[in-house]
Amino acid sequence: MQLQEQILDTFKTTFGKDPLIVYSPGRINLIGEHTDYNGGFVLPAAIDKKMIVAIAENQTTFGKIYSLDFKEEYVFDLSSFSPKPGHWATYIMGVVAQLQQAGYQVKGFDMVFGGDIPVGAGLSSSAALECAVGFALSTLFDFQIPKTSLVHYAQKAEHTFAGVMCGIMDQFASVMGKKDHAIRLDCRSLDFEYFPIALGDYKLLLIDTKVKHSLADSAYNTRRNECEAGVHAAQKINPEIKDLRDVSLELLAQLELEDKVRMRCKYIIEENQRVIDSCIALENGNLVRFGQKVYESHYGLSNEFEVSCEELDFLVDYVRDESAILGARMMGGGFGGCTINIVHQEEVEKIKQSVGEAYEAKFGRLPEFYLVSPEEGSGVL
Ligand code: GAF
Repeated sequence: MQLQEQILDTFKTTFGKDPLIVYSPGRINLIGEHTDYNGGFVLPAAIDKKMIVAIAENQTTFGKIYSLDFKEEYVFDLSSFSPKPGHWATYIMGVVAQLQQAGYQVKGFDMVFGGDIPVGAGLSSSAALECAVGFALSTLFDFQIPKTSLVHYAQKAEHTFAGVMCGIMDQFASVMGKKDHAIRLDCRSLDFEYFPIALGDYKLLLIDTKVKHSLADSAYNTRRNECEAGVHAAQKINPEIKDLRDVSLELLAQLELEDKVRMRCKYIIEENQRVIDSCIALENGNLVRFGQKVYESHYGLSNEFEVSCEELDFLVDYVRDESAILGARMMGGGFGGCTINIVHQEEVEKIKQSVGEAYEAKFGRLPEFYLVSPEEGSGVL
């Protein structure tokens, strides 16, 4: 049975009525990693893997939720609830809390949700859930929340209820995605442009390490603090500076910084430039140059920002000399999840075979492969 039917079926048998059904997708990011919370540039896209939410009013003061994936129910009182980090319900309650704080009257609801976004693969399943829940509540209760506000509520839910101080990229891509386009987003002004992704004979292949190392969330917040330390040092010289994108490599060299902080800042400054260069390369149809930028991004993430891991480095190093692959890099927060690869369409199967064998020989487990293409953001089904 298809996921949507399964959710509808479960909703009807659990709650005995017809629901509204909405979805919000996961995302890829072509380039621009860890730049979002630094007020920088990113180039993400929504994908055809999504979180689906079925919802209806229940005339009570409770949120009653059933998770199809966890086969588990969770009920909470809408007038009294608190974060439950580590539990799936926290993402949903986080969004409800944000809407309530913004003055929206969330009434009692029944909900079933499920998705086909692999969890822990760096494809933003949690952001997709937050966005789908925000969109579902807004549509059900006719709140008419503008899409960009939904993005903010979803991001804040992640900060306050999941404890991860994420940037805006994942939620923005999930809500605002457009078929066949990436989103060139300025994370400071939130100005954005849909950017056609015409890869010709090339496809985007994700290779999932199937690992997520446990330090991911804490290291994420640490990186954020390290970048902020760099900005504070720069502001002492030039108070006009707001983000690392206002800092040149020359200025960085003059700052008194711990070596680690300097390295993190250098990576961010260079990654912002790589996003700009990549967009120019893509506009000119220069996929080879784009691919080079993608590889450079990985080495920056691995050596300077230090958010890669053995498995991700292996996957990128393994394909480095493969002529059928123009570029590869780790994607998302890091410490596991997927690499994104620009692969010639005729070689996809061969690459899957050889990468699969090599990865299994080294790590004793097979990676997973997903061919992805840019799709529409949140919508009603
Ligand atoms: C995670 C975060 F949620 C994003 O905001 C972004 O910082 C990303 O890591 C790294 O680019 O997905």
